[in-house]
Amino acid sequence: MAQLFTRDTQAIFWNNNKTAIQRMLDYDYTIKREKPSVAAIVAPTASGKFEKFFYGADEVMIPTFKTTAEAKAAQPQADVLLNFASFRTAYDVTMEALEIGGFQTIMITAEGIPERLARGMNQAARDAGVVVIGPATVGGIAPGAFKIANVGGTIENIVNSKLHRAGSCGLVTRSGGLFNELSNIIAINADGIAEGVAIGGDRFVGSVFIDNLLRMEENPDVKYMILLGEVGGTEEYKVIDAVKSGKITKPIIAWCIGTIAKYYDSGVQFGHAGASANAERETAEAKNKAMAEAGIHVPATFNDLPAKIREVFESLNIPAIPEPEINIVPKVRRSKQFICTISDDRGDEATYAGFPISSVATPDTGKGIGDVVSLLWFKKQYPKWATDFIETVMKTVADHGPAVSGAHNAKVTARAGKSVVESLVTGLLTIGPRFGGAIDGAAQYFKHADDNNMSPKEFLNYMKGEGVPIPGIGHRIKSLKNPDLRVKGLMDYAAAHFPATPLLDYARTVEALTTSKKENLILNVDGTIGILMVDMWRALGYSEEEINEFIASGTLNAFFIVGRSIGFIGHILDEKRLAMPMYRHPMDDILYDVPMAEKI
Ligand code: Q5B
Repeated sequence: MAQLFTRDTQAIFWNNNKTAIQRMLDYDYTIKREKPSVAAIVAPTASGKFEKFFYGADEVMIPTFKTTAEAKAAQPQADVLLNFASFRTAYDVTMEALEIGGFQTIMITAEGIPERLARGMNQAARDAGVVVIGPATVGGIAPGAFKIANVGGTIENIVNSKLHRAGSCGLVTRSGGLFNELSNIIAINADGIAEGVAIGGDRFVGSVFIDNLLRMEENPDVKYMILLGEVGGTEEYKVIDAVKSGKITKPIIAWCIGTIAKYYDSGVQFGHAGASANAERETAEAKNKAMAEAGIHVPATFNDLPAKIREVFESLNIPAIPEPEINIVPKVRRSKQFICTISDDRGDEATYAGFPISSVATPDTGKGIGDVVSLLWFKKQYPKWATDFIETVMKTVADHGPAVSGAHNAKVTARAGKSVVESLVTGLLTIGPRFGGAIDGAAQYFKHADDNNMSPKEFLNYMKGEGVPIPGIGHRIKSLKNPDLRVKGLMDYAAAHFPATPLLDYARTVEALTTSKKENLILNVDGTIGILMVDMWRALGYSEEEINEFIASGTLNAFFIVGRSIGFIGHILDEKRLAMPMYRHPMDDILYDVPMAEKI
């Protein structure tokens, strides 16, 4: 792997760190990336399914997941994990990601992971061929391609430091703060950086100087390298060995921070956990000397570093890099209140899930209401057998006479002089667990029973325990002797067109048991619809989780609501046409049992 990141690199961001993620997307917008660099967010406690972020003046939705495994399954192309977990969790998050696999790079920001754990974690990553950046780091950047979280600071600073496009320096530092400082110095004295990594300040970090410099040696965009080390540790000696053995041939400019330590009587611990010399060769002084002796360009002091960079850069005669056009992130942005993912009315012609209305509305398109439902409710183009089934359902439930709860209510309301919409609403409000609205419940309970391999008897006992009549079973007037021909019609359609009907087959074994107790406890129209919809979705390739979501959100009852609205409106118009007077229920049809109220 010569390049750590490309313009196609996408990350999974562990922890919903909105500011850092927004900075990544602002960077993406600035450099005109084609797709956002964050593909998913792992937020174990989040209740939503996505987070909104600005992309320029617009907004994009990044999906959120409760676990890394779910995020990776949904976004398998995302091969960078940005582990922003706390120092208490960061180890577990990294180890789990290594177990899941598919990550090329894991960046760990937490500082202070116990050293024993950090060593094990770093070794496990190394064994798995995964590059770890950190712990205790701001990360890294491939300018013009991919930037980790907060590295480079504000977008203004990034552009000023020429981090918006690739230069020719490979930069490796320990410190994140000095990484930004160096980026700026390199932009002023040379042409910016091609790739940069802050390896992290803890004593035990994943990828060390030599790992990054060897990769940069292979990267043709990197023409020379800068190493900013610090007092403590011996990692710089590995670089010296690589230079001496000819493994690294590109020019290196290097400086070890901490030369001030010699002016103190005792050893000095600098800010980072690893920044303390335990032996003479770990001092900044000794390391700077050894690097200079190996032919590395070492300035006399840190203050001389900019001049050294200019000198080496100019000696390489690198052609000037053309400045690319960039987007300017707007200063004022307004978050949108509503989101619409099903239709769009902004163009000349409104679209249903991307299809212009005319492409589904006119008869010559061959599309029906089932196609419109599949586009607007499910954002998918269902095959004809499925759209025809949806239409069959809606046509089947359009009406069942004036006596049913909803039609009765609609008629009474219309006769009270109310409008079509008011009368319709009163009818619709009767749809529920007993009347017409048992479809979701039937799908939910029968699916649960089948998923858990319950025998019909076990299912009946289970429902007794739940204390509810089995949704989808029973009818006021239909029975074995007076079968519901609508149910037969739906079952016949499924037998002829569905690839398989496993849940219906199971439901019929339950029906055999319930009708043996009472002959009106048939699988009713609600139950048949709910169960066959599950069979349809399974055949269409939906996951069990997606089907459960449809059920939980009330999607199935919606088929009855739409279909029966046709009938209710018919009854309302009928009342109006007949100019029927206000309805009053006959008193002889009411049992009056009104005792005198007691005094309290
Ligand atoms: N028992 C539908 O009840 C109805 C049982 C049961 C176990 C059951 C009842 C029920 C579930 C809800 C459901 C959709 C209220 C129906 C529709 C659209 C429609 C309407 C139309 C249209 C009917 C008598 C005995 C009792 C009960 C037992 C009853 N149901 N046991 N599971 N599901 N079903 N709704 O006949 O021992 O005597 O105490 O709630 O699926 O709405 O055309 O009218 O298109 O408009 O009045 O088709 O089944 O019986 O409630 O007096 O109970 O049977 O425990 O036992 P019934 P109930 P016990 S389709």
